[in-house]
Amino acid sequence: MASAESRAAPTALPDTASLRQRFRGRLLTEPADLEPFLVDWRRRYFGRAIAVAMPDSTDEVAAVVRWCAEHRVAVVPQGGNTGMSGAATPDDSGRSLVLSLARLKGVRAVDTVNNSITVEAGCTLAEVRAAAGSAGRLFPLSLPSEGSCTIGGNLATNAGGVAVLRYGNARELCLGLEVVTADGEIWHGLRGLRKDNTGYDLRDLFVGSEGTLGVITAATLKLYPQPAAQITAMAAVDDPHAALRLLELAQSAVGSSLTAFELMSDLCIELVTKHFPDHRRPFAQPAPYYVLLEISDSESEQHANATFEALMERAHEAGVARDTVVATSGAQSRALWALRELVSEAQALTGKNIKHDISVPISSIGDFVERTNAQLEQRFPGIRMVVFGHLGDGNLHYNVSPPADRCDREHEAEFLGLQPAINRVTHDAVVAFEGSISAEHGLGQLRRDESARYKSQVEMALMRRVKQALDPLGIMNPGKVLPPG
Ligand code: FAD
Ligand code: 2HG
Ligand code: ZN
Repeated sequence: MASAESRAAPTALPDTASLRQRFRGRLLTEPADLEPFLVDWRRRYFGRAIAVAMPDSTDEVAAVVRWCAEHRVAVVPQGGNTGMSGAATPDDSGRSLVLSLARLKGVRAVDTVNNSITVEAGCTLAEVRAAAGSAGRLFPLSLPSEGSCTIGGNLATNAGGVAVLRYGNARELCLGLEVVTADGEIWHGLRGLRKDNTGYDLRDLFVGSEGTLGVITAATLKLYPQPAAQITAMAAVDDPHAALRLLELAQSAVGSSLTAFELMSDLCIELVTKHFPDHRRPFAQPAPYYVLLEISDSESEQHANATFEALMERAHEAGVARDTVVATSGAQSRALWALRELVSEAQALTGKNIKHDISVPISSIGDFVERTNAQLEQRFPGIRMVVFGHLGDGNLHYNVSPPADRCDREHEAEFLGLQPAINRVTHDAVVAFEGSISAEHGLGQLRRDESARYKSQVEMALMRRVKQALDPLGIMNPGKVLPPG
């Protein structure tokens, strides 16, 4: 039986004249205009496309998808193109159309009683957060890429970020969706309900589907009260085991006021301060690891300070923190956050790297890092582990950079040639610790086959049936999430 993905039978390239006529300036076909849409943020995937469509309404999105269905052209939805798994880059067949949601930017409604906001898919995350802020509310999803990534992309990847510990992933923050289906119909699912048990949860199927089931055009999202006060601090610790002890203390001392708990190895700070010299090390003495923590208090500044001081006292008594710094102004808080948020860019500036986006049960993180570091360093001498991420969620960016004297272009191919072997050691360890090989970045092209390797046949078959049911022509972002065939 032909798979969903193989049904987009190759024929001659369709003429885009009718699309060009309808969309005029909103259809890009010149190679120079297409170029930025055909490569991913990490510059690991390069694709080709017939055109880039930039519709500015849901009806126009539906018209583009209908045209693609009629001509058996693959649709590659794209938001801010900040994804880490190559999911928004078309393949190199040249038979895809990139569907950019960047012009769908409306804020349709804010309801401060229902505590919800309805926005169109192309709003950047920063714009959604600002719109919520203007209404005196908090939209808590927060990622280092929030100035460029879109809410449609956040939902399509079920993004995580730095506030999951308190507020959950994008999925938990989504109440309703508007979606253009693979045959170009519009599903009006923008419900602002906290409770709705009326059958299969279609919203949750589209969230995290990486554009392989339909196009998200708008979403209704949960809002929260803004905190009365926030405290940002950094603690220097010996290792991830000590960081976990600090996490346990923090959770028992401040409970759900703990909104971020991020881990970074010393190499992360070294790379950030090297490539962004305006940023300084926060401690006179380097430590092997650092924790960036944030407390959001709903009462007052005074209450926040008292709670935080009590926590720090317990941490020092228990000997889990070598040293701590506390931000005493907004500028200092932003400076501490910048050290964390610039790690990806700093690592990219040192040359190509091998990424892992893993999660294991939180209590296993220390053992995972210790054992897997030892295995990798023994097998691939000189590699540099750039370990950072969302410790409070059990999610680490367990990234590998080449030895310091092999970061140049000359050694790039040799280093990237190690990727399958390095992935194998790491992902086998993740599975042994009952974890996931993609915690928040999705599968895209990068982890598609790795995921298929570790999932059971039953799970793969169920996923294929969902794909077949919602996208029978196999035109939605083919080659992503599920291996062809
Ligand atoms: P794109 O990259 O454009 O697309 C990603 C996927 O979503 C593709 O499969 C695409 O087809 C699909 N898609 C996009 N829009 C739609 C739509 N409207 N309908 C259907 N499908 C769609 N991610 C995290 O989870 N946590 C982090 O902390 C984090 N930090 C980052 C830091 C940096 C510096 C960078 C560069 C990236 C980071 N990311 C992080 C990854 C990335 O920002 C997220 O995956 C983000 O959600 C992608 O949004 P986007 O709009 O850029 O999507
Ligand atoms: C982050 O948490 C992002 O900063 C990016 O998820 C992670 O670069 C990475 O591997
Ligand atoms: Zn992350």
